[in-house]
Amino acid sequence: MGNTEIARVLSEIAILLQIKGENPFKVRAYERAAEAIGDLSQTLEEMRAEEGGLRSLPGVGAGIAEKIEELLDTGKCAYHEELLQQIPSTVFDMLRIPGVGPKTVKMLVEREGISTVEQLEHAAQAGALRGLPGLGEKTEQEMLRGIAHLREYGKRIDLGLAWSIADTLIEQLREAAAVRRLAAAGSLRRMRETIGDIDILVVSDSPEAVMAEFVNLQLVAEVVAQGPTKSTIVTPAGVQVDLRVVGAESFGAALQYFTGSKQHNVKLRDLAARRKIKLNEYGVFRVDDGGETRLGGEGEEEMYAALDLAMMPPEMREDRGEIEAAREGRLPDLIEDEQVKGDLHVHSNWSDGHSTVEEIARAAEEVGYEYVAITDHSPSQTVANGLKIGRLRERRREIEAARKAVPGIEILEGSEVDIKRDGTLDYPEEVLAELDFVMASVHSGWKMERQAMTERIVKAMENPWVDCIGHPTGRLVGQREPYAVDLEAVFEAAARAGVAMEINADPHRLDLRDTHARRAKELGVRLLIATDAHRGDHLSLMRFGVATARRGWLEAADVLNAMPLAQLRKRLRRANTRRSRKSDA
Ligand code: DGT
Ligand code: CA
Ligand code: CA
Ligand code: ZN
Repeated sequence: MGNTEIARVLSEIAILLQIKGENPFKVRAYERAAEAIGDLSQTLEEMRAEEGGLRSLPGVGAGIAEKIEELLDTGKCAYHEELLQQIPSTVFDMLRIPGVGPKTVKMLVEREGISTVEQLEHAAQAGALRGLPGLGEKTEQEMLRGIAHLREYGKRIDLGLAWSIADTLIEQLREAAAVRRLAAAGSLRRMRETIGDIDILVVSDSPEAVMAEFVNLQLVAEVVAQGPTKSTIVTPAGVQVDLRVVGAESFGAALQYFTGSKQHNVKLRDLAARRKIKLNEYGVFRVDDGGETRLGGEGEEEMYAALDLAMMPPEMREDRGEIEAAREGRLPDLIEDEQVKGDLHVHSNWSDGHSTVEEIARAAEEVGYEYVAITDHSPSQTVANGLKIGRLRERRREIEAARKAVPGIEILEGSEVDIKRDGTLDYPEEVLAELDFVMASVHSGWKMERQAMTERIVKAMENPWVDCIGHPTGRLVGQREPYAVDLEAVFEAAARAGVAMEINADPHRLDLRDTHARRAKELGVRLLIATDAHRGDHLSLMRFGVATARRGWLEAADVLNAMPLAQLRKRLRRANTRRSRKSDA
């Protein structure tokens, strides 16, 4: 059984325990273990064999470790099966309906024998739910709309699509007369790789006016709920947007609360409770015998300051150790958009891109970069019009012409060269040696088995002209699983050889992922953030790569393309290769 399946079983146990109304700490341990496993860059089997074993995972004590071992050994977990005897697995689908949480499910199962979405739908249509604890006619209607919505779109969307919708909404809302302040919250602000729904927060003195404008925006296909402080709409693409209006005095508190993540907030509130401090979406309060004293809530930093914590950037708020780091004063100084000095993964119209070299150079200059590398595909990529050696050299003339035409930026002559199945590269060494920058990527043979794929990539890094490995797991967010590869071994080899690993900023890829990038850094690997642009205007995707790097706790010093040109040239792997070849000669 692989990590993904095991994580799924553990998270199902967490949900089933919640429905049974069991101890929240126990529930939380299963949730955390499932999350941690989903984020791992090695297999649980490997982890079991290492020192510290499975129990070095967050949330994993003796009980959960035993269950993981059982799953590894037998593919089954008796405890999971026993829980499923009591509560059918069909309830998992019910929980995806907005407004239906574990408590509601518990009540529906116990009192009405409802355990499937279809049964719930029939009951709601028949008006049989109103009158049950906490349910009214309005909730019935909301559930029905939620069910219809899930049927049509029941998926999370990628970060790029979410931001393109949010940017438009935010721009239009800013123009609304009654809006005084506005911010994105939720997973959108944390820049998670997928987004369930878009959360926007507004400060206004007349919430009704804001809501009236909101539900009439062009992007609104359906109004799910409209209230004085919270409204929910669905866009034509099926994306749900929650808008909340708060008073100015609570803006920071609400922003902190609705940014989440839920796990981060839970941890923060635990810490607060121990210090007799209360945090909620309205403010932060000191609690003593005399009652409550308000400490703040207008600014977000006040919420953290009340706990003697520095404010953690939203991208870090996932309960992955950030609160502990803040407490110990060792928060990293995360890389920022402005620190990126260039893009080293761009396809021109020589292969499958749509812009000329000169157009790309101008677009990069416009962004304010010092350098840009043109990295077209190599010959094996026939569908992508990969460059045979002859065309690669012809392209050089065009690059030289573009250097003259756009003198304000350094154009690096590069390649995204295929790693062939045997780990050799698609150009001979002497051709790679002529280039300024080489990224090597896997574009074929995805189905290879893990050991072979790992050896393939490690072998590619033995080529001394490889500066970076492109999109190192090949996954496409929500569409294609990563190929099987031992990232831990790849990172170790990369650190030894001085090869960088890409964080591909294209929101369909975001590969390496946040947690992988963090692990790579720990193992001494330098990261590259690059867009894989196929048009000049795709250079703007860089923000998603930087966000992923920030979610991986990276600082500018960890990132190859945060270096100015002169330093970059010295730090590229090929600089080392040239030096050592010279001294050999
Ligand atoms: P998503 O929409 O699934 O991509 O993820 P989020 O994080 O945007 O989640 P969402 O939209 O359900 O809620 C926004 C934030 O509101 C969430 O990150 C934390 C806060 N929040 C929502 N529900 C709860 C809750 O039950 N407990 C706590 N502590 N916080 C919550
Ligand atoms: Ca959300
Ligand atoms: Ca939401
Ligand atoms: Zn590629």
